[in-house]
Amino acid sequence: SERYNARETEPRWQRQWDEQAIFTSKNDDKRPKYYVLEMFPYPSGRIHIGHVRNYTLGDVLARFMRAKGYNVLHPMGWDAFGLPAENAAIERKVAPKAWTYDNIAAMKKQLRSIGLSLDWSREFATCDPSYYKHQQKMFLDFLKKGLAEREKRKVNWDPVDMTVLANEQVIDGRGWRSGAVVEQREMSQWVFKITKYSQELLDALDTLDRWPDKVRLMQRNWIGRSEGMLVRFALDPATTPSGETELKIFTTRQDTLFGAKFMAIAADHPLAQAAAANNPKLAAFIAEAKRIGTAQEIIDTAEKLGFDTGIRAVHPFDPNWKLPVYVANFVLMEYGTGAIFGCPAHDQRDLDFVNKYGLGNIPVVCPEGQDPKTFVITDIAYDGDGRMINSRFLDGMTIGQAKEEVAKRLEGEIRGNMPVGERQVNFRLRDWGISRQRYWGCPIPVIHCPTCDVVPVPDKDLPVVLPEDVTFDKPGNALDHHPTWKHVTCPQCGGKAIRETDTMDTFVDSSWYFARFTDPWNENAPTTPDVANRMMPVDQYIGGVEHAILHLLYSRFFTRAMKATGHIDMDEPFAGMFTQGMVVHETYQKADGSYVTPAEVQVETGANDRRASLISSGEDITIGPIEKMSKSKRNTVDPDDIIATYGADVARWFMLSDSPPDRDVIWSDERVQGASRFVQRLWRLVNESAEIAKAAPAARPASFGTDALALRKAAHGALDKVSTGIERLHFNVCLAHIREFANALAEVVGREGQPAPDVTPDISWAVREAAIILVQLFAPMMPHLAEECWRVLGQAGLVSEANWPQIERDLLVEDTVTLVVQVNGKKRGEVTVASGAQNPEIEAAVLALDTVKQALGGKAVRKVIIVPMRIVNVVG
Ligand code: ANZ
Ligand code: ZN
Repeated sequence: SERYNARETEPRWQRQWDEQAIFTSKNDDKRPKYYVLEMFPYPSGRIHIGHVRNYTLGDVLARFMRAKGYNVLHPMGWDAFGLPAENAAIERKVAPKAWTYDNIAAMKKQLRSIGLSLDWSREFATCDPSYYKHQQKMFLDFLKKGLAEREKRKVNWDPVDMTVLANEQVIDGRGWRSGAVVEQREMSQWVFKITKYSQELLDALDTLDRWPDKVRLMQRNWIGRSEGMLVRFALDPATTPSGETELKIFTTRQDTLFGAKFMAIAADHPLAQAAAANNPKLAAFIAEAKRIGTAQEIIDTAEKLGFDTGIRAVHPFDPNWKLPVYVANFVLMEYGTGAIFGCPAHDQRDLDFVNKYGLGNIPVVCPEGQDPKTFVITDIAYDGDGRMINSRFLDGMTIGQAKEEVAKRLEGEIRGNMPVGERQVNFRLRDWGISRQRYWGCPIPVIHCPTCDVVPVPDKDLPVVLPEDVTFDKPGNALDHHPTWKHVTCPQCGGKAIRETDTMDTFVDSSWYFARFTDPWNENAPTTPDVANRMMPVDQYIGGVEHAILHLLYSRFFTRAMKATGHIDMDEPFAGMFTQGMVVHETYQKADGSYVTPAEVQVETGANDRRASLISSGEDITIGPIEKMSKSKRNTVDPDDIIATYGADVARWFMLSDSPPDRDVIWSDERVQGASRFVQRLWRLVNESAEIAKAAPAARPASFGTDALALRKAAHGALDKVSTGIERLHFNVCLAHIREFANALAEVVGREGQPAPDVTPDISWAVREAAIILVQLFAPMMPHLAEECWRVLGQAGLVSEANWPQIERDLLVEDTVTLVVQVNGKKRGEVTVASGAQNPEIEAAVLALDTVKQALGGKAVRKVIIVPMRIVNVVG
């Protein structure tokens, strides 16, 4: 047979699948549904190799489940709003819309060349007005339900360009275009009330048993539930600005109250403002702290700095004990109450702080087995278990007992009609700020009227469509600069009003697209609830771990909010979640440190080393570490090149073969060539098998000889293992089983150039069966080759539409155990039995052995002693 030519076959099969529309799924299909979804791509312009891996993983599962008889939903769309389109507009003077849709067209062509079993009839882009119209409707629904609200939030403000910046536009604290030092400004922003669901989002993680543990843990930490207390500290009036009487703090360690050394408040805490009123030095400290901001990473890394306000707080258990109140850069206004009491002995940040300012520390928890008299803290805080010391009425208690005792006492102590302390549960999770001061996003459908305040855009006026005649010659939001777009009449009073020019965070777009795929044709509503309820949840979602927190959490919130507003009737959108690894590659550097691409480099593998040189000049190249493929390191490979050279099937096979799908895979040209050789090998093997199969009797032979039986066992064994392997997404293991099975078939079929084996009817029948099973097993991974082979084997229709082969269970070789056989304590041989074999069965097998009969010499058996899994002793 001729060489397999992927360049010819692949486009041909892709056309045929298309023409027959075999991958479109119908909503009235009565078979059980299976929804496979890979995270939809951002239309950056080109598919990268990570996409190929992501979509191949999903495609194997989709094709397999289709063969198993499911109504498979496997759609594709585009996460199409975002900043890069605006940057392209600025840099290349192309309109964001044109840029985006051109990219979509180019990437769609690339995706098609991979041979994915996608239902393109459901395709949409999130920038289609027919999509974002429904998003605007849901925003208004959420608003009515109190799930969307306005709130003052800090934003990055560029004082030179006079505009708000996205986080990625702030580089080292400066505006990306102006270079000006960026300030934090408070502005009214729209938020989604995700915190209403904090506890629920946390609890439901326990039900997501088909999610990776690490993803659930990341979500748990992000939600960040802590149990603690609010405690009201009285302020010493002599030291305190008028109007201020107390300081409320949040603590999770009320047990350590007797170890308190100071109080600290955030720079933007109202008490700090009050104290700074006649203290210029403090005012300067606060201004500087605010300028730097209090992002978590700054707090974690920056030096702990504070400024004594002069205010003194009174210890809740001792009116004579006064604590200094500092403004400190490590206290966040957004968490708890924006104020803490510091216990340096048991909190590292507090210890660093007191060591800097010479405030000392008092240990109040002593580890078990330590002598309290010699237990001191110097540089390392102790946050472990132990017994209370130096704590008056708490001494001797465990931490838990002390927490309880303090809680009871503070709850019982009343000051000004209110208890001094109350128990509180706090979450780290903040409400989701969705306002973005950007053009290329979904417009927020409200109008600001000087008389009526915020007025929702009436349903009949949806969608609020983005204007296309925008310019990017000025910094900031092009919507805001548009001469007419924002000027409207108020829908309520008919007066002059202004449209909201903020657009939604693009995470909103991706928080419900999976539900829209269930009925993207519905023009009147975001979903058709009974269809969405039938097709959702997504049975298997696949994507990068970089989305493990925000995208998945927002989608989980959105599904609940859609339930509250009647668009779907479930809580969790993704029943199964899988996070795939990255595609990584060596890096190559010239002597001057500049990076060169793999295509420009020739690598020679010696006995003990690998050396690289530049193909064009022969100059030496340093082989650098293996890293994630990135433009800056130039260690990328272009999927188009790979497909043009080797074909999509080879690229797919390589992606699946080398490592488990959740681990990184190292791109290697040698391995890709190996995959390419395997394709040719399978092609020859199937052609040779087809020759032998021609002689096969139509009817199944009544009995099979040893060789035929062995081949049948290999075929059904592989079928069994590959089926369960695909279900578990252990694709690399499946591929190993397929290779092993191909070898078994090749043994029987013989090699090219060798005389044809002696073919009996049972052999030719078994070869045909095996070849058909083999082709079906690799069809999900290499669908084009499989279609071509399917034809060679004379099978009707498309393998992409064939039912998964039936396993004959009695051909599955059982697991066995081998036991040592002794007669009167002396070894006389071994016996192999099925691993589940019962004692009478084992006894019979042992007594049937010739060696045992000989050793007994005709004597009667008195007893058989079986040591499970190990020894059988026959006593004669
Ligand atoms: C006293 C104390 C003693 C604390 C001790 C810890 C250890 P989680 O678990 O994250 O909720 N804290 C409270 N509000 C804060 C804010 N706005 N900015 C920075 N830190 C804040 O952490 C709760 C603890 O973080 C609280 O318990 C408080 O310090 C601090 F040995 O109170 B603790
Ligand atoms: Zn009005």
